[in-house]
Amino acid sequence: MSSSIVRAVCPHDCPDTCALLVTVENGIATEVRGDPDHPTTAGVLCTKVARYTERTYHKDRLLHPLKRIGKKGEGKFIRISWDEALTTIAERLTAIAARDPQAILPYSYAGTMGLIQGESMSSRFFNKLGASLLDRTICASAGGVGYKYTIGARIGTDVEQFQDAKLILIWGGNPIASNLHFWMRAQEAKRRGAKLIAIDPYRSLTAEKCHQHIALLPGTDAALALGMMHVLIAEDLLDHDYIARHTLGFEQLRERAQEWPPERVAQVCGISAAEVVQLARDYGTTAQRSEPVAIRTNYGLQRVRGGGMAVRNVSCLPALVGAWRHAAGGIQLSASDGFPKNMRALQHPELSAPGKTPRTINMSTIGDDLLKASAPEFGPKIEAVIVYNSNPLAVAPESAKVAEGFAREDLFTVVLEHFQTDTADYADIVLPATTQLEHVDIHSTYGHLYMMANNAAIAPLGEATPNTEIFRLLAARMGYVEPCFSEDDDAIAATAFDKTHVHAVHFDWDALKQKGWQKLNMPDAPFADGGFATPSGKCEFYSASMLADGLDPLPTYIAPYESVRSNPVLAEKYPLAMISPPARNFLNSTFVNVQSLRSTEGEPHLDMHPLDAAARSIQDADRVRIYNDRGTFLAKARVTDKARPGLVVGLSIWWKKFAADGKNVNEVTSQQLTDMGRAPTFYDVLVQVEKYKG
Ligand SMILES: Nc1nc2c(c(=O)[nH]1)N[C@H]1C(S)=C(S)[C@@H](COP(=O)(O)OP(=O)(O)OC[C@H]3O[C@@H](n4cnc5c(=O)[nH]c(N)nc54)[C@H](O)[C@@H]3O)O[C@H]1N2
Ligand SMILES: Nc1nc2c(c(=O)[nH]1)N[C@H]1C(S)=C(S)[C@@H](COP(=O)(O)OP(=O)(O)OC[C@H]3O[C@@H](n4cnc5c(=O)[nH]c(N)nc54)[C@H](O)[C@@H]3O)O[C@H]1N2
Ligand code: SF4
Ligand SMILES: [Mo]
Repeated sequence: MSSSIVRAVCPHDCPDTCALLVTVENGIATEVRGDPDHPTTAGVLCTKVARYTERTYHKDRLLHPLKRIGKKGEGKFIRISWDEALTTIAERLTAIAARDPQAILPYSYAGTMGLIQGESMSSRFFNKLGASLLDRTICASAGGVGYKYTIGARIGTDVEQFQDAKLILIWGGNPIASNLHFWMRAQEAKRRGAKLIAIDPYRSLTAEKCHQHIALLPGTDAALALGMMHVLIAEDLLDHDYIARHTLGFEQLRERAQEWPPERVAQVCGISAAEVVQLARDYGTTAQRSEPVAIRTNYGLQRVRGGGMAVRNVSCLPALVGAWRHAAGGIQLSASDGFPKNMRALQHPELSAPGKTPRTINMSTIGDDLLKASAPEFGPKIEAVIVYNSNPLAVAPESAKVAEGFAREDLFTVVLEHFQTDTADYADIVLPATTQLEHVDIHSTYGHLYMMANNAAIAPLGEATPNTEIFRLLAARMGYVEPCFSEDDDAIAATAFDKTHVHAVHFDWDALKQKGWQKLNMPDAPFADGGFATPSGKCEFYSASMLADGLDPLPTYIAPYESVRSNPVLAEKYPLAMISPPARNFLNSTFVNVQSLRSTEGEPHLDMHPLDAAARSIQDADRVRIYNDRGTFLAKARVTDKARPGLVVGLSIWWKKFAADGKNVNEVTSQQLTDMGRAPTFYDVLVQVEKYKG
């Protein structure tokens, strides 16, 4: 019997990007553990990935190519050979490309975060083809843009420093579910005497465990940050030296903040003025004592109309109080821009036809775009979609339109997948992809500062094939002869980071494969002495770039599209705000089909406050119908004061086919976009709820 331990990386869309140790016995992966030596993983995995072998060896794994024989969406398929699959796809794409390759759309997101399986051979293929470009906005682009206007790049406080903070604001995140290894650091800070405050409309698992929970209305964070600025300035809880040396536009900010006294903020946010004042005082006075104050801001506050501005405003706060002076102070949104990815080497943009940039389709409006005819302002009607690393039928907003689009008889759809997802049910051809245990990859992260290597632990199951190899095979069928189409995964990985960049000077793929990880070369306190990556080199309270982009150059408040206050007419019909953050045991829509995890989540639920339930004669465990003008879905009511009055919460993202009505929360979400970054507004939704009488 042979047994070995293979170093791997969790591929999922999670900031923690854990280092894994995979035990392989006689060619079978028997256990996946967190690497105890990797500093942020610290030997701990979440419940989901601790079950990775259950997912990999799941009886429903797709193990050979399939061709659809039933109606689109029905899920009836038969096995075909790779040869038939590749020939069919190459013929269809060639015919469409002869008319206009922009009628072909790649649709992908972060099923794997790997740079090789996610962003290399597939991009080369679509660059050469001249396909439409995809604006990958579905998650993080609103806050990313807002943060960059202010700080210059998505660089912030290192997660490994948070344990030394004395005050931590957890702002729009639920790290116990979605950023566990940050939560471990916050717990350590708590043991060392730090105060933790959660800012979240919902009493999440995390909010429950913080010292204080500020339950503001969804989409009002920008106003709360303005209120904090008002109090910090009025009570002079400022770091004048830091402001003078490292910020731009303080005088204009002072004037703007004057417009936001705590009473006004309290009305907008649906909280008390005392909460606003106390939050600002906690933040300002802790900083005045020269103790580190840190903010972990995540995604919850971004998924509304003013999501970009909300993150911008919050990211102004550390500079006002000089929090950046400490390694454990400042703010973390994302660590992405610390990684000098070598996109040219990965994607070979020179393969595109010179001088012709294809049109861009926003993945967040795929529902509308699949239903559009050819038009001068749109370009050609979409005739083919190649989906990989994503499940748009479950995750994209306004799902009825997404389903209508994918159901078009004249649309040719290919889905590369591990499982027969809701999206795969609409495919013409389904291709079986390998999981992280079966292929090589290299990872950057968005929650810590280590470059990570994934070795293949086992041979591919059945006829499963890595994304890269699928696109290599397709490239060959299409007659693409450039040498980059025969580069293997190992060779691509070796070029993934730019070694001439100071952050990656130690990068060496062979060494990385052996060790598993390598920390970037970055200072502990990135902005202690200024050096922001903005045009002025300062933290920009006033942003000329924002003005040039048609935005208010100063922090402001942009009300939600759909809220009782901002849209009273709509609220007469649909008075409840709905949010749908991730369920702890799912990762977006991944793992929903893993029985042990689905059993823990039970069935789709809707949390609602006892007052809202009583007003509708709804009792705990009643089946309820949630609806608005866009659609309707069913869930089981959970009557609980975890949801503040006026708010309902549907933890997500369920596969539609596992719900009694074949639907999920995205039936009611909208395709309206955020103020910045063209991102979706999943948490900017009004609904009505009634007891289901079916
Ligand atoms: N277990 C698990 N982990 C995950 C994921 C998963 O699906 N499951 N998904 C991964 C991905 S792709 C992402 S992007 C992240 C997302 O994870 P987070 O960054 O934690 O973001 P969300 O879960 O969207 O929301 C977090 C909290 O924000 C709250 N919230 C909602 N609206 C607002 C608002 O307007 N203001 C404020 N202040 N709070 C609000 C929600 O109630 C929720 O408790 O997690 C990643 N990790
Ligand atoms: N209502 C609501 N909707 C949301 C959100 C929300 O909070 N509420 N969150 C949004 C956010 S933050 C995000 S990031 C998106 C997530 O949306 P997606 O990125 O689409 O995430 P998943 O639903 O996990 O789907 C990923 C798919 O990729 C597949 N996959 C994994 N690895 C591989 C591989 O190596 N090869 C291939 N071919 N396939 C692979 C998995 O099996 C899985 O089916 O959803 C968004 N939708
Ligand atoms: S999903 Fe996140 S916490 Fe879980 S193993 Fe992966 S990186 Fe770690
Ligand atoms: Mo996300």
